[in-house]
Amino acid sequence: MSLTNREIADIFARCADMLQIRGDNIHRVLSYRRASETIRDLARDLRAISAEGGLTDLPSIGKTIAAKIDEMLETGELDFYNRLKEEVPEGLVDIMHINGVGPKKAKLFWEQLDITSVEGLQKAAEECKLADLSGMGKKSQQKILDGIEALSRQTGRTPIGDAKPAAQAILDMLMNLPEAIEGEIAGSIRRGRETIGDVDLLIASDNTEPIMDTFVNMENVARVLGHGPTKSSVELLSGLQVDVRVLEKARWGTALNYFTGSQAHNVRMRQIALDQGLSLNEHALSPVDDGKNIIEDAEKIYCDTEEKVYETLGLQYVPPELREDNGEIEAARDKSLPTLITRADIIADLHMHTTYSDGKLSIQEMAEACKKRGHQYIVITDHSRSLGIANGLSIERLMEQMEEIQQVNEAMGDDFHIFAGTEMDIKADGTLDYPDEILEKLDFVIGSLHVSLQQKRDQITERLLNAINNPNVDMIGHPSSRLIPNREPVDADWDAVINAAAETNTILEINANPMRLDLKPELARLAKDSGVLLAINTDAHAEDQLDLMSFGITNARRGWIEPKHVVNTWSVEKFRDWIQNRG
Ligand code: DGT
Ligand code: CA
Ligand code: CA
Ligand code: ZN
Repeated sequence: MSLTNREIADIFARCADMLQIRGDNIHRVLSYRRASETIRDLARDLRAISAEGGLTDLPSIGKTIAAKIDEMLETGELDFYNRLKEEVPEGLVDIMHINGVGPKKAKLFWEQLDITSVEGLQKAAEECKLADLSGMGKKSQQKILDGIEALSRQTGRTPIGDAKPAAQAILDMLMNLPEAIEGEIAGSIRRGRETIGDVDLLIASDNTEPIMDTFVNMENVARVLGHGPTKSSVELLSGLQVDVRVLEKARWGTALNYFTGSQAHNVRMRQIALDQGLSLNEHALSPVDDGKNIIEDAEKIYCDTEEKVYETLGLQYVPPELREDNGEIEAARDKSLPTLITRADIIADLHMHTTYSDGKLSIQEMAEACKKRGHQYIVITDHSRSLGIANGLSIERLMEQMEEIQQVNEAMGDDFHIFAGTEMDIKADGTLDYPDEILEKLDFVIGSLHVSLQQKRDQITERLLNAINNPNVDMIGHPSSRLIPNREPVDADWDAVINAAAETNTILEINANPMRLDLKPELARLAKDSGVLLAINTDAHAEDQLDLMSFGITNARRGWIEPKHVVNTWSVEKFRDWIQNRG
């Protein structure tokens, strides 16, 4: 029986949890957790990579993990995992993920009360058996009951498109208080992850009480999970959990760095500090002796900015989007971090819809909305004829639209240009939705997958390659066609797609809509490294969606993308020259 990438990733994640409950070294725990994440994000089948002997070339996969992958590919099982299960009951993994539990308490309940399932834990809490355990009490027992209830209502992680505006609104409200000196969203939102477990807010202040009181009394709070001077947590009506931490400004840098994470980045940072005789935590850098114990009377180094933390450790400042221990520590040491793309570098948008298909605005309204946002040129790309549900354009209507674009161009003046394009369907049989003689008339052609997304890898790959290899197709839109959080990406041979895009000079899109973020960062980084051109576009169907560009920028930054890799940083002259001459 053969295991899929996903199943292997799940087994490693459970191994990490069980090792953590057992109390193993954090490095060992993280090696399994990071291997799990690498495999989950992988574009290719592990079986193929293993056959080429390439497993240990993957990030976070060493010889030990590679051997375990091979074992699972060959036998469908992992002896290490089976033996761990004999030692650590599997139900403890579910218990440790309850809000307010964690690995240490899971172990405590197991050892003291022989609890090995969520049901067992709930029963014990209801019978008031947890309150007497060391480090527990009535309050923490109730918190666990609340956590179990939350678990049953839980729908998983929240897309960043929902979590970030919610977090920003709360932060803005708290920053309006006179006591608040500085504030920032930390955690996975600051790093720009596509989904968010909980929101982490950080505020600098010398007077925490008014801030915490305001926070727990917000209108949209469903329940207060904690209310203290330095940390408070609430669950919003939406189900989203928000943690707020308040601290004095003098420690802002170390605190922001710690609570931004990722955990893996923090572990590396602490090791670098230790190598320099310093212990790094959220409060300060403290000198340690040879036994790595903090020297009590030695002077601590306080950092009021994150820049100072990195500088003290001899590192280049690492942008939050790179803090995943994916090579950024090494690059920061060598002072060779990329100069990541910013919103200010983008002066065009190459993918948007109007009332001709399923958009809300006319061509002229769209152009004006884009000009208002600082763009110098755009491409109008409505849906093609076979996409009936999106009101796709017949050839006649496409020709009409080209004429209207001409007219609007005259009305818009010299400092703005509208190119005529299409978002053409790559049909289920791999053929394209308009004939070449029509495509030749357009300035810019996007090929996208919208139908038959469940096809097997060979078919999907062939469809993408058909589009890429057509010289009239300039860009592939939202290449994996995933929808966050529910629709899986198509199964394609991404190496083949990226190589073909590089060879034919075809752009791969980074779709900025937070439901898409497609290409995802790992693939964008691979594409960039293979010399593929990228474009970050909103795919807007309405005016407010033009503001989703920032999510695409964040996603690109997570893929180490620089302005030079992105077409819509080019001047209109360079762009026009490229579409006319790319051949
Ligand atoms: P999330 O909430 O699952 O989307 O991901 P994060 O990264 O926001 O994680 P969260 O909310 O548990 O913690 C926020 C940050 O605090 C995290 O990125 C790093 C830091 N942190 C939390 N717990 C630990 C820990 O046990 N060890 C270390 N090194 N850092 C931690
Ligand atoms: Ca978080
Ligand atoms: Ca948190
Ligand atoms: Zn589309």
